[in-house]
Amino acid sequence: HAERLGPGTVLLHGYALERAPALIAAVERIIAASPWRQMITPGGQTMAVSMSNCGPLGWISDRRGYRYVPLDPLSGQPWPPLPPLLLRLADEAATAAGFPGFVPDACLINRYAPGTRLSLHQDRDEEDFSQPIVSLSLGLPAVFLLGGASRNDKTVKIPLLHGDVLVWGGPDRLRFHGVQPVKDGNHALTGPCRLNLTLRRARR
Ligand code: MD3
Ligand code: FE
Repeated sequence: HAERLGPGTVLLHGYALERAPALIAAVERIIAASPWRQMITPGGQTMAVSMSNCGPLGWISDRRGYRYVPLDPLSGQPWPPLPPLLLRLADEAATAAGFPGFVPDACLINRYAPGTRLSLHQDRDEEDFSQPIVSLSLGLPAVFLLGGASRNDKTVKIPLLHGDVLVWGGPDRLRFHGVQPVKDGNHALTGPCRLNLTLRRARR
């Protein structure tokens, strides 16, 4: 079922469950070409989350800052293409949440080992905040923290389970958010990790 979490935020419980095995196989093919890496923040810290990308653009962080780039810096080659399965899921989920015609040009893939967290932040490296973001959770569960427009606003905890799809846009697009440390566990399809795929429109 669909759960409204804010004026522009909808959580689609179990929306991708049937497609999860195919989606995980697609991630494995992407990772064979553009492997997991821990990026460096502009401040020089190694990020705890391992990341890769697919699609025309990929999000990266290094000493020079955060940005979207067409080539994987590890290979010098384009990021692997967005699997049609993923494009279809993004469009269907965005439409179900009230954002028809969503065509992402970037997909960031996050891998959380047990103990890994993502501190509170905003997603603001994209050119067009009128476009929604679609995020897919696979594998181990996590507690997502949804804040407000200011860093100091109180946060609500939202469990994200295998197969859940979260869509947010409109007035919620710039809300602060993060992920609490992932608990130990082993998932039948992903093993000891949580995967999150975040589909975005980075360029107009
Ligand atoms: C609701 N990823 O990659 S996705 C990120 O689970 C990121 O890996 C998290 O934040 C993850 O930037 C969370 C779900 C999400 C992301 C941003 C939101 C939900 C949101 C922004 C506003 C409201
Ligand atoms: Fe984010």
